[in-house]
Amino acid sequence: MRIGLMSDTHGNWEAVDYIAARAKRVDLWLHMGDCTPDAEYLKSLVDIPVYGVCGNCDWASDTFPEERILDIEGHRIFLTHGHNYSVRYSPDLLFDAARLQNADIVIYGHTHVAEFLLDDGIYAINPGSASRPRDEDRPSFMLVDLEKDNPPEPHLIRMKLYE
Ligand SMILES: [Mn+2]
Repeated sequence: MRIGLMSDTHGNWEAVDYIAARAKRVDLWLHMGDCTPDAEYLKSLVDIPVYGVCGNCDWASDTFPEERILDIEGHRIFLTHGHNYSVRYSPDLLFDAARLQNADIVIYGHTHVAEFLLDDGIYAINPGSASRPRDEDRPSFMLVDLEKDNPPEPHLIRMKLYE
């Protein structure tokens, strides 16, 4: 199955439109917060499930809790915005939290920097910001192929929003 990851859209619905229009072969969307109305907007554009968590610019709700666990294709995914784990300084606390949840994949945002990290059997995946990137000029999102018993396979896509 292929999951789409977007995060830190920060109210940029043009970016959400851009991604929804280009990422066709996706089975599930995950939005890692900042801001949850953007994830609601994505829901209105697509007819597949959208799961999200709240960011530090959002309020937690039943629809967008602080964190969630998803069991997909034999993988246990821990979803969090990441600000509670000081991810701007180091992924260490994030990996610790994922390990406590028995997750083999943790998906996060907040840093606005795309990452694909591996630490002792746990993958940490960040699609970067679809609106305000801090790693390159171009914003980004990710498509990740998930298969049972295989590592997640990430595809980072840089956007050409304003060209
Ligand atoms: Mn944030």
